[in-house]
Parts: sequence; C-alpha cells; structure tokens
Amino acid sequence: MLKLNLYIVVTLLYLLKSTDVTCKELSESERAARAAFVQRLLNKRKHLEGKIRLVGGSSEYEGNVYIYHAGRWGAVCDDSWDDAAARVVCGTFDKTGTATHGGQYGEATRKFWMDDVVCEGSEKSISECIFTGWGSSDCQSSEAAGVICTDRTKEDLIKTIKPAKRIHEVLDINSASLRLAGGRSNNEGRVEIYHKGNWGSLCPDGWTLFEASVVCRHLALGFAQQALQTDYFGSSTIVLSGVQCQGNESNLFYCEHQEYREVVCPGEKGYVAAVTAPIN
Ligand SMILES: [Ca+2]
Repeated sequence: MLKLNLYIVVTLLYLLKSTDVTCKELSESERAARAAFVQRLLNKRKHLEGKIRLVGGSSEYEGNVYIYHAGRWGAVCDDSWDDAAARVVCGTFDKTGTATHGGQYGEATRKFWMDDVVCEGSEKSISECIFTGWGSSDCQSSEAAGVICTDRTKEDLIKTIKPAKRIHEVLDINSASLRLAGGRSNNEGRVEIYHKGNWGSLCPDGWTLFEASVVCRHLALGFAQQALQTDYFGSSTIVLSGVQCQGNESNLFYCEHQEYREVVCPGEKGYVAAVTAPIN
C-alpha cells in the first residue's frame, strides 16, 4: 500500500514538473493566445446557455427543439408537450406557435435535456417551465418534441399581457407632463403626455370615466364629463396603452399601464383617449 502511494506521489511530482516545463517553453504571445482561446470558448458557452435551435423543419422557425445547456445541445421529449410550451419556444423568435409530437421532424439526434415540460405560456424560456430536471428523461429518440412557429397576429400580441406598471415607473416624473390637446377649449381634448421632448397620446383601450376623472383632477379641471375613444380632437403617436386607474388618484402618473413606447393599440386606427370636463 505504502509503495503504491509513493508511486502516485512520484508520478504526480513528475507530471507537475513536466507541466511546468511545458509552460516555460510557451512564449508570452503563445500563452496569451491560449488564454484568449479559452476565454472565447467560455464566453461562447455562456452566450449559448438556454439558446434554442429548431432542427429538421423546412425553415428555421419549425423543427425539433434543441436547447443548449451546460456546454451542449440536447433534445426535448414530447411527454406533456403542448401549445403553451410551443408558444414559449416560439416567443424566443418573437413568434407564436403550435406543438408537434413523436419526432415529426425526425428522431432526436442528441440526448434529451428536458422531459415532461409543463409551461404556462408566458415564460421567457422553457427552462423556466416545470420539467423533470436537466438530463432526466425516460424517452425514446422517437419522442422528440417540436414546434411550428408562426407570426403573431395583433390579437396574439394583446393576449401576451405584460405585468402592469405604474406610469411614473417608466416616465421621468421630473420632466413628464400632461395636457389636453386639440379641443375647442381647455376643458376638452385628447390626453397627451410629454416625455423626453415629445408629446404622445394614450391608446384608448379600456379608457373609462375612472381614468378620465383622474386626468381632470390632475389638471385641476374638476370632474370629468366624458371619457372618449375618438379622433375628434386629432391624434398623435400613441406612447402608452392599457392605462388603468382606481379613480381616486390625484395624478395620472400613479395609474397603471401595460405598454410604453412600442405600443400595440387595438381598435379603430387613429383613435386615442380623450376627455371632456364641464366648463365652470
Ligand atoms: Ca417522461
């Protein structure tokens, strides 16, 4: 036993010594090149983590699903695989989609990384869905999960509702401002907010007297008479959607909203949120 241990120690010492020699033989520039190569490899792995690739389809937007994890690509098993999961996968390409089963795009050519994937549909990545754990599966290679991704319609976009935020969380409250524009008097008009040098309108989705009354209180106009969804007072670029107030806020910027800047606004083109207040 002692002999064996001694043998191991001697071998290790020899290996260390020879490594040392190898290192010394490398020039500064060679060493730097090697370090850069390793760094690039690590960066690439980090960059790829969680990435999705669709294989075997007629375009890059359909095929069996492969996900990159811990340095390698792996397949996804079709147990529990459904359209909600497909929407999550396709969401990474800014699309929606449907699920395919049973290796519709061929057998899985890599080990399964994921099995029994259950998604709600709103996750950012399938790795956020429930599944059995990385590399744990009881699937045959014929059980590859796939997707067919398609462009989202306007309705799909509205359905992917993001968590509401208060307006003051996205606007710089110090420079933001509110006004009514396009009316015949100061007591009416389309609602506009000023932010970073521009005035913009509000999407009239769900625009009610609750919201209108907050606008009027904010502008010291008293009570609101009407909440209008119209182009009667003209329109400007819509910068906020889904504005929702309790009705008792003193300032519109305390109300919630869905989207800011890149806004998908359903309904009649050119229609914006407007209010009228009684003339005192
Ligand atoms: Ca399974």
